[in-house]
Amino acid sequence: RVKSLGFEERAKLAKNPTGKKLFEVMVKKHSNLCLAADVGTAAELLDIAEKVGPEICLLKTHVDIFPDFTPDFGSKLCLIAERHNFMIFEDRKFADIGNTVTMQCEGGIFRILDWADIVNAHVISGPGIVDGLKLKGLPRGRGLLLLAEMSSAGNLAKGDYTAAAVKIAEEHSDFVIGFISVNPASWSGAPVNPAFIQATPGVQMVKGGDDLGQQYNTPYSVIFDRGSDIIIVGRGII
Ligand code: 5BU
Repeated sequence: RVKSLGFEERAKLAKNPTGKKLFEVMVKKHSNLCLAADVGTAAELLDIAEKVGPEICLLKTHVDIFPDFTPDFGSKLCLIAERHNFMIFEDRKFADIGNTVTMQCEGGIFRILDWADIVNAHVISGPGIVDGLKLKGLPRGRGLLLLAEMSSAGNLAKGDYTAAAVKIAEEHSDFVIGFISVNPASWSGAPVNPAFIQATPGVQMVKGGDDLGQQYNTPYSVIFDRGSDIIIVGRGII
């Protein structure tokens, strides 16, 4: 049923403005590509964002890997994102209790809330993590992706865990915009609400993996067999 609706229709179903905008960017740019910009420095990230910007709907960061992070990083990246019309996703994978993640998202050196349209969270700590991130995130128009599955070998996010992520998302569909998933077409139970977007890491042109447990599927397989919407690609591009 999800597949019968186009991104344009699904944009209308999205309750969260960031989720809606992401669908609209995908339609406008004919892109369902998210760049996982895992480069060594903030300077390199801004450089690659400028180069790849026209091709992507979303740029995913791991801001805590940059030795040259400065407080103006966010505003610089936001300018590039505006220029090329892509959205920014900090892959922070929050995992703590609600009260703690509220502070982690807003504060610290990185001040993620100021510049990332989207963050993600594990559901290991229960729905309070969504309430915590929503507290400051929703008034700022931000969106949240829940980790329903992971791409790495032997990970524990499957079965009941995945189903719990879907249930939590349904209960917070004003803030949760979708899932990090690997094979949403295989999920049992009722069809997932088409307002939710599926974004999938572990994508390269050839099926395989790396030496540290990452597992790759091809873009075709991820979109057409596994029912995802957005491919997240790092080393395959970089
Ligand atoms: P790669 O170079 O395409 O393997 O990078 C994948 C990116 O996606 C990398 O930034 C990971 O941190 C991220 N990722 C992942 O690979 N698998 C997951 O389950 C999640 C995130 Br969640």
